[in-house]
Amino acid sequence: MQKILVARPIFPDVIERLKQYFDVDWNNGDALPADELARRLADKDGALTAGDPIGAAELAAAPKLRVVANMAVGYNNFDMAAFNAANVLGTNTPDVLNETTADFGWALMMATARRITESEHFLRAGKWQKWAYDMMLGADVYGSTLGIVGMGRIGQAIARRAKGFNMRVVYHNRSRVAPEIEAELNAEYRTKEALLREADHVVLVLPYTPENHHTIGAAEFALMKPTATLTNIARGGIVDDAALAEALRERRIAAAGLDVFEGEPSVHPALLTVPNVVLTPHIASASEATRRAMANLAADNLIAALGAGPRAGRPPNPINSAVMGKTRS
Ligand code: 8YV
Repeated sequence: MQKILVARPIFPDVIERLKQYFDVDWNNGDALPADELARRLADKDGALTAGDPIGAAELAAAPKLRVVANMAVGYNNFDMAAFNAANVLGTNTPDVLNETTADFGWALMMATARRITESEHFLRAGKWQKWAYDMMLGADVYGSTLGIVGMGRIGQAIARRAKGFNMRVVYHNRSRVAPEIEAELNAEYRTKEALLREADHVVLVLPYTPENHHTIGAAEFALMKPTATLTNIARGGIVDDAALAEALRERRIAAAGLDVFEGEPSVHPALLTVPNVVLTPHIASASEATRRAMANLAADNLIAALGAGPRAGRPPNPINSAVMGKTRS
């Protein structure tokens, strides 16, 4: 029987599915430190990860490893150059999380614009003594301009929801989306700078790459309206968190909603001290149904890539399909 490592706690019934095909080593505990991860990968043919860093060192330590299935759409935890050099396949879990993640982007944006968590803290602290015309004034979402940075599948699902809020949608992406998609979404392309100047609510949904590290920092906050909000459901590292905390403290922008952080699960201490930020622990895809779908899709990819199950040899979501069929190096 081929051996696999499941590097994180996942739904036990998905583990049972995997056991039908493989000898499963399951880490049903905290994320494995790098040395322990390499040690547990050493005799494996495949692995299921969720954000665990896999690079040249891990692949070198695991000479039989042929596939790593990430339970996430983002795969910046994989060093794809190392995967390609070693002829190891990486897979991810796109699409099944689009709508859930778009819902959450909206929830976070609206909570940010309308100061929901700040209001709740105020109420819980017993500070609500009287009605006041200027209590917790926020920014309107309805009828405002939404700026989406990253117009992939999740960005498009966010734009689609904006119709019901009568919003103008501007977007920035590495490349323009097809004209018929722009027309369907009523979304207009902008340079990053033009979008930041124009948008009332900026939402980040782009994949993290070394090139877009700190793509939003002090210079970008200076372009934004002082009344604007920023919502990040993409990845930590896209925003310069220290510069953001400073911009929030000085009210250079009105507020931010953050689901992802540089160095998470650590959060920049300055972000914890400013009131005008809504903070959530990387839960945008965390509905019961969607996390189940992601786990099962990661399992489908692993099973198929290791030549088993109904889709043997045809994993649904290969990232680097060019290595398929090549001998492990
Ligand atoms: C994951 C995510 O839960 O899919 C992604 O890219 O950010 C989340 O849905 C997280 O990355 C854990 O792997």
